[in-house]
Amino acid sequence: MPSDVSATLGYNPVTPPNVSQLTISADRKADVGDYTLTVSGSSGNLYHEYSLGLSIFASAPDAVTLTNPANGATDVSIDTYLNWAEPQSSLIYEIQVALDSGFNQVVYSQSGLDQPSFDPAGSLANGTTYYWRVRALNACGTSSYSSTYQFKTVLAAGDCPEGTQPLDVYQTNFENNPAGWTHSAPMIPGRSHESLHQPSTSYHSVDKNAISVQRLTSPTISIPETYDEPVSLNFWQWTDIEASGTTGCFDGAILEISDNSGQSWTPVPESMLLTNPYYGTISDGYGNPLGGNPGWCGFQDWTKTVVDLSDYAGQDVQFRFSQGSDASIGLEGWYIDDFSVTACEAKPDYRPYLSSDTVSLVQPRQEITVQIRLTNAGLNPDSYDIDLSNSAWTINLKTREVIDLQPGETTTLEITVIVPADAYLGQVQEVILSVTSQGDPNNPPATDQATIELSASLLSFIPFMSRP
Ligand SMILES: [Ca+2]
Ligand SMILES: [Ca+2]
Repeated sequence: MPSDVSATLGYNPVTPPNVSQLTISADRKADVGDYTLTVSGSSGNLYHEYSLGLSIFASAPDAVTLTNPANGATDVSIDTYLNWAEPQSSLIYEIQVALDSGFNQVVYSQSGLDQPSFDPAGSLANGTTYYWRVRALNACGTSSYSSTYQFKTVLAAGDCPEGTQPLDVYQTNFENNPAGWTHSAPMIPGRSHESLHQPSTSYHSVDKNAISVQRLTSPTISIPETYDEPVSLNFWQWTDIEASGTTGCFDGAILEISDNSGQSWTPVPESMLLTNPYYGTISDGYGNPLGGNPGWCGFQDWTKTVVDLSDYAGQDVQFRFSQGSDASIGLEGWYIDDFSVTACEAKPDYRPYLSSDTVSLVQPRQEITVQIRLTNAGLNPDSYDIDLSNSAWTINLKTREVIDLQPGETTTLEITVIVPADAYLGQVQEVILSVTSQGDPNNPPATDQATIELSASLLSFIPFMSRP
């Protein structure tokens, strides 16, 4: 026993079926720490032993220090653990993980953790910034929360990096016989990716029990080169195609690409597949015309395949989906849906942004102030000209007429309105507030507008009407 700790047993000896209670108490002089106590009992030749943990605390725990992922970390795995230092042993922890630093949008909240580590259930979202904090509990109380750390998870394959936005180059969901596609197997209703949201149609080729190749060929698509990488092909596929064991295919599906109007086709190498790698090499032993190529086969539910097209940037290309079968055994085959080519473009460098339009209820002789926020939503420091449209009422911009803002910076513009004495019930004045970038080299430069609606309302007249 540690010093200044006592243990008393209610009954000793204890005769069956009675129960005896062990009471352990520590007085104020007991030393803080973790101890292991051994409780033993014997009866004749029988002997039993039990280990008991005892932790003595003098106060609530200190705040913990978060360790991993480091504060500000980027490209963090979506399957990361969250870890922190243990200020002393035998503590219980509570963690909160949120999408905002104010912890209003909490995505994980877990108490009762007995290890300084948390494994978020499922996976975190790609390309997302998370904020997290931890506090510790012991018998004396609860610590304050740790400092909040933040980290950003890695982008999903094909997603656009910071400072860029997606640009749809081409897309089809195969619902309405998209122009320019040719195929040797039907586009059919019945099995469609996200069929709850879209009517029903995908491309389908049956895995035949006879030597054959079936093909779906895209129209020519111009792959942009002026935009930031990645530029990618995305499509969803469902397969039930005859495999050969766990690493090979008897029948198989491949993707080919042509940069010469279909005169020749090159199988897309595995190195270009950012997700959903090939199942294995297609056997050339039983007559499959695609034998020798790596391909998809086996059973796989709808899966998104992302193909890196960086090598084809700036070129006009066609894609060809080909499914080859050997001499025997067929299955349901191959479905393809939701095909798109996407790129990323730089976000606009110069972009003023005004908060939403406002409506103000006014009454005669009133002087009111309307506030609208202006944000520099571009990527460069910028200056803005501010302009108000004419009005029959007296309307003034209280702010100076040129505003300088850093990227992301926001300021509040104030407009005063003096409502004339002869304003009448139902009268509406609309004023347009315009901001124009001074730094934008484009012609015309970036602008934004907000409408201020001033309405002499019924409610605003009531105090006058109800006077005795
Ligand atoms: Ca579809
Ligand atoms: Ca076969």
